[in-house]
Amino acid sequence: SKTPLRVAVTGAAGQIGYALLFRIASGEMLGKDQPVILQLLDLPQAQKALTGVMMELDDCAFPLLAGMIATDDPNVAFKDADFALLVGARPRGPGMERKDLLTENAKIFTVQGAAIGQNASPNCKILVVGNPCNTNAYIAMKTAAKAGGRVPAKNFTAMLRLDHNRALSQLSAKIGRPVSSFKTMTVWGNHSPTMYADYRFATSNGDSVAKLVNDQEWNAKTFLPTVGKRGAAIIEARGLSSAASAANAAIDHMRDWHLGSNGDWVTMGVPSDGSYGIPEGLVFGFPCICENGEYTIVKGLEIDEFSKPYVAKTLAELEEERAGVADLL
Ligand code: NAX
Repeated sequence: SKTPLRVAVTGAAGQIGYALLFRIASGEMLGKDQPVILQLLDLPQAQKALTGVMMELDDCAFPLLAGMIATDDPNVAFKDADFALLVGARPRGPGMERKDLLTENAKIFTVQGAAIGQNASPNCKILVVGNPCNTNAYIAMKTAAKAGGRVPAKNFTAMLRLDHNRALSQLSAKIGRPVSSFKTMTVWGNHSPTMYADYRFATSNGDSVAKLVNDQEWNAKTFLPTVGKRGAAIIEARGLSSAASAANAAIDHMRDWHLGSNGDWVTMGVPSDGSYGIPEGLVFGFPCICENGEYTIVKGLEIDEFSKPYVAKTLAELEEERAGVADLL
């Protein structure tokens, strides 16, 4: 049987962690024949709750769960990790400005980036879920490089897959076709309400989705705001932020990166290689194709007049976030 792969998960005692760990351990992320070892990181005050989660993981008797550890030390959590899901982050508290959130989280991700650079497997694939996830991934990438550079910059990614999946579900409802009929959807930019969900290239059973919808007013006034503000709508309805759908998107992101996207596009926040005029290194949502454990940004798509202002807006927000943490890096 296969050698177990080490999966580090931060914020493991949180609500996304609770929706995520059981699915990783059951083989939904890395394959039904791939044993895993879970390396769980959370704050000292969350260790007791984490013990409870581990008791439940034990009680599932998952055949693929080859081991697990809990720790509050990032150097232990990321030791030889093949995958790292950075979920834990400082939530926005009352009276906290966006800028405070950015700097509070920047501190977490400089520490964790350095720990990854020094301890993780050189092939470690990293997904940042904790918000602001694009900029947190950028910070981790920069500090990992400074701390020893074991892990290549391109392996630091951020989660845009929830936005991608939300867009698919809205389009499915609009045109009355199952989500499984869709291909080549994408979302550009930041995981925030400025993201630009773009169905111009999408198909459903081979038909152009743009032609099936044929309603630019719906696109601008209904579709984009609905997808962009979906997180807030979930909080309003549930009283808690998205957790199961976020965990599901994290599984989708890592599974496709590891096992391939079969030629379809998936949206990943990845360090820009300069494509589409996005400054190099900025972690930006792009259409990607995954094959042999690597992602490639889909090149050469037209950014038309309708799309340009949306791409510009989400890019400006990310550049502002980057400027806000520049003195920490
Ligand atoms: P919870 O507050 O339920 O859990 C967070 C966990 O992280 C807690 O157990 C906490 O103790 C831990 N933690 C905090 N700082 C840590 C640190 N420095 N090291 C290790 N663990 C730490 O939040 P949850 O609902 O699970 O959400 C986690 C993050 O995901 C938040 O930042 C949230 O904004 C973000 N989200 C990102 C999404 C995306 O699409 N990228 C969507 C869902 C979600 O909102």
